[in-house]
Amino acid sequence: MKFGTKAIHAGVEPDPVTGAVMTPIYQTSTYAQEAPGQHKGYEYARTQNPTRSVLEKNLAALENGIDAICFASGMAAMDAILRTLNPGDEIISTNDLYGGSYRLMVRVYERFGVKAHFVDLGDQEKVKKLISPKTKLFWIETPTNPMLNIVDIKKVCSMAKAHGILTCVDNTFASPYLQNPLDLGADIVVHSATKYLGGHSDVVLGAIIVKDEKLAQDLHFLQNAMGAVPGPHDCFLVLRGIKTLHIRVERACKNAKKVAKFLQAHPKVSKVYYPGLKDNPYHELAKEQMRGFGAMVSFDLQKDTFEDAIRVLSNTRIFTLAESLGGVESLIGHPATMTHASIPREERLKVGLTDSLIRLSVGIEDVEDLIEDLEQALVQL
Ligand code: P1T
Repeated sequence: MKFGTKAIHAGVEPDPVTGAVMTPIYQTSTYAQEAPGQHKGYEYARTQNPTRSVLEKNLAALENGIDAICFASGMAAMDAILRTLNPGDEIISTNDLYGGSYRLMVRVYERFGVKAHFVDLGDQEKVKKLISPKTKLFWIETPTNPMLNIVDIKKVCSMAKAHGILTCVDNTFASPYLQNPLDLGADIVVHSATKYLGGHSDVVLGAIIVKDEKLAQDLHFLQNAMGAVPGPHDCFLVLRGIKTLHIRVERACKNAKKVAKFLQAHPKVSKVYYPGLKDNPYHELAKEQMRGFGAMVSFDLQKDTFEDAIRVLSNTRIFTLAESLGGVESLIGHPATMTHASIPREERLKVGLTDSLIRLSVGIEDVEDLIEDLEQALVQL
């Protein structure tokens, strides 16, 4: 089955009782049992919920995995993965990544004796030096948030495999429509479904997809034991969002490429970060491992000042100043004070995340209007 057909149909059957074509929202906390221990496979809604099960089947199909495990947010999903580690274990992670992911590893897990190293995963020599018997997990985010660097999934996963280390790819920025990390050798894929999967900025949800039965069991155990499960209505919203994932992402990518080209030619812009641009250092790698270049674009201003960035951010009319991404509407953000404020400034500057860096989540509006909006904001500098 091809992607669009899977997005709409995988795991989804008409309701056996009523024939309802759309998956019902099973808004229940518990299920009647005929006798103690005799039930229809559903005991308690933290453990199993039919709406959630359909979403999990659908997501497993989209990522070519065997199972998916859903959580109340992307961070809760990441938390579950990190809970498979033990005190003394170490993580090697992308050095450019979502501020919240950095915060969870450094501010929470370090207290429990799990240490994370942040490094350019493209620098094999540096990575090799960090690998030790303590290394248990590679945390790969690609494209990275917010610099849009691309990590070679195949290369990193084969290096990890040679050392018996587990690999996890945060596939949020690409979405399964553009990239399937399990096919490239990763063990685990994680998503903030809040973004492209949901697609309408109306739900917060996280998902893990795996291809190994034992890992799936361990993560389902943690899902139930920890209890950070998504509600059935949220599962329904993500399921509905996924039905148009392919056409939304297709259009958003087209728009993003035009926006990136416009910014690249603009005299007030010094640098554009978008893997779809031919002169981007990751262009060829992105072409190899992705089926499109995504719809996130970051850029820096000629005058690299906080004041100029604030002026642009305050003057767009269609691009809404907000955190998050992946919705139908275009958003503009300032990583230094918003999504990446939890990363120390000196760490941010090391990866090029300056005080004037601006991040766009390009939506599916008419691209002429988006470009006109950016032009009128930039002209005010
Ligand atoms: O927000 P939540 O659903 O908990 O997902 C966290 C998360 C995980 N991974 C990546 C790559 C992310 O970008 C995020 C959330 N990011 C934003 C809110 C943002 O604006 O970048």
